[in-house]
Amino acid sequence: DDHAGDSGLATAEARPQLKRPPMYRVVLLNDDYTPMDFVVEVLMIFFAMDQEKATQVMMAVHTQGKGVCGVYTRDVAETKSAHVNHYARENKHPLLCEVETV
Ligand code: TYC
Repeated sequence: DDHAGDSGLATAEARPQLKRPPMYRVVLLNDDYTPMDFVVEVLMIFFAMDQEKATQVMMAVHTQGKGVCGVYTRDVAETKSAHVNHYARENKHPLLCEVETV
């Protein structure tokens, strides 16, 4: 504990193993064709949302063009995004999921 806080200025030696990993936003993009029910299903399956939360996020994406599904470490974010896109394509929907740096 070197009292350097989160400034990032402390040396690795003075602050061993305490760096938090960079975080990444997984976002869903709106489109005109994917059924609302499918988007809600995706949010429940891949982001562990209940139906009420999934419906809120789906409607936010629908009205604002884009919405955050969750924030994760890079590997988890990329894997979730890829799973959503594969699942959407498998079901012949154009739904697109992307990863953004926070
Ligand atoms: N806009 C779609 C519709 O009206 C619903 C939708 C919501 C699609 C969110 C994609 O990420 C999305 N059927």
